[in-house]
Amino acid sequence: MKYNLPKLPYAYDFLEPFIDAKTMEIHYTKHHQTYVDKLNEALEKHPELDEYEIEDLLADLNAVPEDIRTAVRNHGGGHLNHSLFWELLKKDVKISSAFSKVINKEFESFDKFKEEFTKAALSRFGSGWAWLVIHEDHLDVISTANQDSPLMEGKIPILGLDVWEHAYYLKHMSNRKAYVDGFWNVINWDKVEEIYNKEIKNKKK
Ligand code: MN3
Repeated sequence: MKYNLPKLPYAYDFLEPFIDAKTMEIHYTKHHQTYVDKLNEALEKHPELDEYEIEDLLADLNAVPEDIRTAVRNHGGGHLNHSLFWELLKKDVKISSAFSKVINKEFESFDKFKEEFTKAALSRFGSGWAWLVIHEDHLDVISTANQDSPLMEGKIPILGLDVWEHAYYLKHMSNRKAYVDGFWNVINWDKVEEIYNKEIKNKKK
């Protein structure tokens, strides 16, 4: 399968001042595009994989031919993670009372969830992601290194934050905390809840 850069659902300056237009433009047109290009380059070598979705390849990396396994992991993960990330960002979306209840049930309170997620984002050494995931029948906060997808450990991401320096360095320099603090203003809770509901239903099938 040949992958394309998905359409960004908003203008580059849409998330200002929390995520600046220049960072958004470079992140999307340069970084994400590179993951797409390199993923396609790798998959071209193995047309027999055409029938699989990238999610399936990442969930079972050992089944991917060794000569492209690292490329699929890094660039396939990069493509999938960023495609999700853009969808999870929007300004002025309040968390619904139904999804608040889910968070409170899993983490005691929203503040405790926020604290745990922030800790995951700040303590990830080097490049990676912080995630809220569905793991078996409950929610967990985890972080992954580089472009590793939670799917690699059998967990389904429903919220993610890119903590690579390329996501914040232009605006915040090395101050990852300022970027993570800003993130709470641009979470598209409607999308998070939509993914959660869809995945929970899939699990119950
Ligand atoms: Mn990124």
